[in-house]
Amino acid sequence: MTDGFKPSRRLLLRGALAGAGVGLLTGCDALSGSERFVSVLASAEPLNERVQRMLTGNRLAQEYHPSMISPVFRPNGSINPQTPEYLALTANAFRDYRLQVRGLVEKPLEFSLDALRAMPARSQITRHDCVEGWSVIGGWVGVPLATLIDLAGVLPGARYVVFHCFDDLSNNGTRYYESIDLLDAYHPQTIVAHTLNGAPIPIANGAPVRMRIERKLGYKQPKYVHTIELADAYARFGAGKGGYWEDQGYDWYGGI
Ligand SMILES: Nc1nc2c(c(=O)[nH]1)N[C@H]1C(S)=C(S)[C@@H](COP(=O)(O)O)O[C@H]1N2
Ligand SMILES: [Mo]
Repeated sequence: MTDGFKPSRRLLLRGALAGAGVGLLTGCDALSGSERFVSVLASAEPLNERVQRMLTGNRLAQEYHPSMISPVFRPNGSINPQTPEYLALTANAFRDYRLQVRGLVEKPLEFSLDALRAMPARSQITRHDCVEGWSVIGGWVGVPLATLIDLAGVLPGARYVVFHCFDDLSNNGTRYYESIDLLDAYHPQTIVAHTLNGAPIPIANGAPVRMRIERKLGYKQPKYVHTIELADAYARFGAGKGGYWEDQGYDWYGGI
C-alpha cells in the first residue's frame, strides 16, 4: 500500500549515510514524522539497527487483496498451549480473559475481549514470513497498540514494550515472550489482533489475542498474549535477549 519511502528520499538518506553521524539522526527524525520518536532514535541505538531504519524507515508493510488470503494460516510453534492458566480460560471460552497493560505507565489498565472488540480497529491483509522459509497471507483485525499504550499513558523512562504469553514452548516452566521498541510499538500496522480472516483467532494461531507487528519476522509475532508491559530495558526478562527465540540466538530486531 502506501510506501512513504520515495526514491528521492532514499537518495537523500544515502547522502546522509555517506555523511556524518549527525546526518544520520537528521534523516531519522525526518522519516519518523513525529517528534515523540526523536529521543528514542537519538539514544544509543546500535548502528546496524539505525542503518536498517534508515533504509526501510517507518514505512508500511505491503498489504494484499482479499483474494490473496491463504486458505489456511499455517500454525507454527505452540499450537495448543497446555499451561494451567491458559486451560482455565479456554474452559470458559475466554470470558475471563483480561489483557493487562502495565509497567512504566501512568495508569495500569485491563481489557476484556469484548472491550477490545468494541474499540476502533485496524484491518490489514499481510504476509507472515517465518525464518523456516515459508509465508502465509492472512487478514487481521485488531486494536492499534498505540491506542492501548496511550490510554495507559507512557511514562518518560519507557523504551520497550514486552509481550508476555501464556504458552510454555520448551516445556520447562518458562513462557514465550517478545519485545519491541517504542518506534515499532507506534507503527500503524502494529495491532493487538483479535480476528483472523473474519473469525476469532483460532487457538492454533494465538487465541484470544496475538500481536501483528508487520515489519517483523514470524517469531516476533507473539501469540497468546496476556500482558503488555512497558519497560526501560528488556535485559531482566527471560534470559535477557528480548524474546524466546532471541534467547536461543535469534536477532532481536528481526526486521523485514
Ligand atoms: N506465544 C507464542 N508466539 C509465537 C510462537 C510461539 O511458539 N508461541 N511462535 C512464533 C513463530 S516462530 C511463528 S512463525 C509464528 C507462527 O504464528 P502462527 O502459528 O499463527 O502461524 O508465531 C510466533 N509467535
Ligand atoms: Mo517462525
